[in-house]
Amino acid sequence: MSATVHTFRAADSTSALAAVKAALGPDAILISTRSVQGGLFRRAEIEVTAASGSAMEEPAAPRAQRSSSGEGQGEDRPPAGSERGARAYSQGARSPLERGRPDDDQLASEVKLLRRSVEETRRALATVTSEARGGRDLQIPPAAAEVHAGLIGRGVEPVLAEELVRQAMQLSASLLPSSLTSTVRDLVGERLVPCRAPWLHGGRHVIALIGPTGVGKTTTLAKIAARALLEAKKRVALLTIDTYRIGACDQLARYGEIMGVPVLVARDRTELLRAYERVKDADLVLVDTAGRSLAEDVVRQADLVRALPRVQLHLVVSAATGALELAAIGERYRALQPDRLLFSKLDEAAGPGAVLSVAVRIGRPVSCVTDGQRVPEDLHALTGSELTDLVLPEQPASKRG
Ligand SMILES: Nc1nc2c(ncn2[C@@H]2O[C@H](COP(=O)(O)OP(=O)(O)OP(=O)(O)O)[C@@H](O)[C@H]2O)c(=O)[nH]1
Ligand SMILES: [Mg+2]
Repeated sequence: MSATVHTFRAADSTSALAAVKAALGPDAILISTRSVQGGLFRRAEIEVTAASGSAMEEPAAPRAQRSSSGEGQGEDRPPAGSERGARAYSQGARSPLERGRPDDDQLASEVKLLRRSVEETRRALATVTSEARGGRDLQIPPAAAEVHAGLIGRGVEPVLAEELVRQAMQLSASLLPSSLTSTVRDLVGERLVPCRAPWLHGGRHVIALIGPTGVGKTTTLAKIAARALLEAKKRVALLTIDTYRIGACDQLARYGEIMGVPVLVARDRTELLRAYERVKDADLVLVDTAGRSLAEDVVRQADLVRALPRVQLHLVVSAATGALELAAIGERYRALQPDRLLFSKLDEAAGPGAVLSVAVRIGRPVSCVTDGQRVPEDLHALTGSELTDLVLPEQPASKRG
């Protein structure tokens, strides 16, 4: 017996076995099969090692002869990779037993065993391949896996973390952790863009804070007002359309009283425009809205504040909210086309990288962040690098490779 050993690789077991059969014939002997790890984020391949079974066969009949025996016009091989074709081929192929060597019982049973083994291997490989297709065996180099884990650890939405690492692997000068981290940081920086702090704006400025319930809109509004008064020496006025919640107006009125700035309440568009007229001398007009869970209430309030000339809508979201919730908030508020983003409660955020979920969906600059209840201390305008730190801090020098 002088069988030659060959190796075949294909995307799945069916294709690999079809290639084996196409090259070595129906009686090829399967020696081994294994799943070959792919490259970066590439799917695994199936590698089959097989030997020609020619030493066990009778000499092959000439083609013309086969054709005349009615076995498919001389074209008895299926197209490679065809599941149906492969099965038809394996059924149509005649084993040494079928071709009639009744005297050699041992050989016949060995062939049977081999056939069964091929079939079992084929089924096992099909399972492995379908699991691989499900994405459970994505292969990434260790440095990329480390950066990916870092992003997940910072609370970044898994799908965004994977997208960032994937892009970084294509763009990065090398696959060293430091290079990948730096590229991911650049990509994050493109998505978290800072802008001038609201209290530092020149000229007349009108800002309305919108956002989910309890994220800190009223408190943040008071912080901005205080900073504008104290640091920028601006004239400030506060308006509110939050007439839903008992005590909401009182909360703002109390802040106004402490700071000595006017606070006006408006229930509808007419009242709002009238209030706006009354504070026309103010450099900075800050409008508070009610946190509402019903989508139609949110839209109604946004429509109302949009009645104010050149108003900027700042969407306030709590960084202490999970990535999936922030993704949903981003989807919900995108239609309102907020002009700026404002991240609150960074002090309570175990995974501040979750803010990326809302940033990619809204696609607007970040005006400022808050990290505590103190008015006005816990309000900050972050640089681009500081915003990026929320998602992926720079590698410590000791770990740079
Ligand atoms: N830890 C922490 N708490 C904050 C921060 N900002 C606001 N808060 C607290 O969050 C709670 C809700 O703040 P509000 O300003 O009333 O929130 P809101 O968004 O106006 O709430 P609604 O008007 O009811 O939607 C209060 O207890 C605030 O003191 C922050 O940055 N960090
Ligand atoms: Mg409020």
